Amino acid sequence: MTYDLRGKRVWVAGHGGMVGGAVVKRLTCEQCDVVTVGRDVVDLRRQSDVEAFVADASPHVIVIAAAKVGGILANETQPAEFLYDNLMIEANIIAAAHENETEKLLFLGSSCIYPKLAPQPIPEEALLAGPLEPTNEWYAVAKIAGVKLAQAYRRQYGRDYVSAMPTNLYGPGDNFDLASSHVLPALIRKAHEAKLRGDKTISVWGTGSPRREFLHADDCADALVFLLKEYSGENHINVGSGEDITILELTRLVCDIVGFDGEILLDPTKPDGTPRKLMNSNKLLDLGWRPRIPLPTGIQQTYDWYVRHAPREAFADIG
Ligand code: GFB
Repeated sequence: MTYDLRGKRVWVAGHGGMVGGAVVKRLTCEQCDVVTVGRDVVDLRRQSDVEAFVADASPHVIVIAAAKVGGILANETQPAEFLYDNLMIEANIIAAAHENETEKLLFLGSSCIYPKLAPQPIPEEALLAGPLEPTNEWYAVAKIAGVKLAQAYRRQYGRDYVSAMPTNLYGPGDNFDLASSHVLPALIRKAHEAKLRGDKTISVWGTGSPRREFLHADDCADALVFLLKEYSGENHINVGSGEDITILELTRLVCDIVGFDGEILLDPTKPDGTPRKLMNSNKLLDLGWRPRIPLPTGIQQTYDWYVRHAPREAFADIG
């Protein structure tokens, strides 16, 4: 083990999000003290807020799971916030960590940092080897800057700051808003509502042919805690499940689980994004970590959560 979490104060930035929440839950097994703060108290985009909070809380460890995130349409339509918010959040936290001599920091990026046409499965070395996917280049540029900032503090000041690049994540607590969500929660909601309404069809964006790799947020959280303890190095580490699936296959799987047996209609007016995004996670696997939650199990669990938590007004017109 390179780092012992026992007795450490760990600030999980972004604890209210799907991944941050999963990290907080996972850390309960580590005999450490988890610190969180709400966005009503600390706006992570404001340097003065972050500086004051980190100086006061004095965490030994920081996990940066806070970010402005969203699906392909949100990325395409809000380039300013995806770039600005993410740059500010990561720069403020990493600089404050350095200022306060935080011992260990883990920055979360995303598989969209890689070139649109990266070799598959994508190795860590593909970073900056080609042009980005235009629908999410704003988010990708911000996340690449975060990886580089963590590296820069390590190189110049010897800080133990590392970065992990998770693949497309899903799970309970995800965003199910159709305009801003990622594909998996969108499909769960569409299939569920279509079933309740007795619709004959559901609409799926794009051609259905792009391939994506999905990892449950609990598996991701487990990998992140594993990396905190077992990894210290300048290079970022991919975190994936090792399997990808086409969007059409994913839609069929979701429809099966939800129990919607209507027709799937493709909407080619919506963007496909990157044709394929499967990561090579061998570096993480070689360290000894393994994912545990198969995709069908994870989708079923997420669907069950959605049915329990979906706001009633979402179904008001469905009965
Ligand atoms: O999950 P998603 O929005 O993001 O879309 P990306 C994945 C694929 O699913 C795309 C298709 O080809 C979409 O066109 N898709 C089909 C849908 N139906 C739907 C739908 O109803 N909603 C959505 N959202 N997609 C994101 C990046 O890219 O990946 C983010 O934009 C982030 O920055 C994230 O990196 C991990 O996988 O294309």
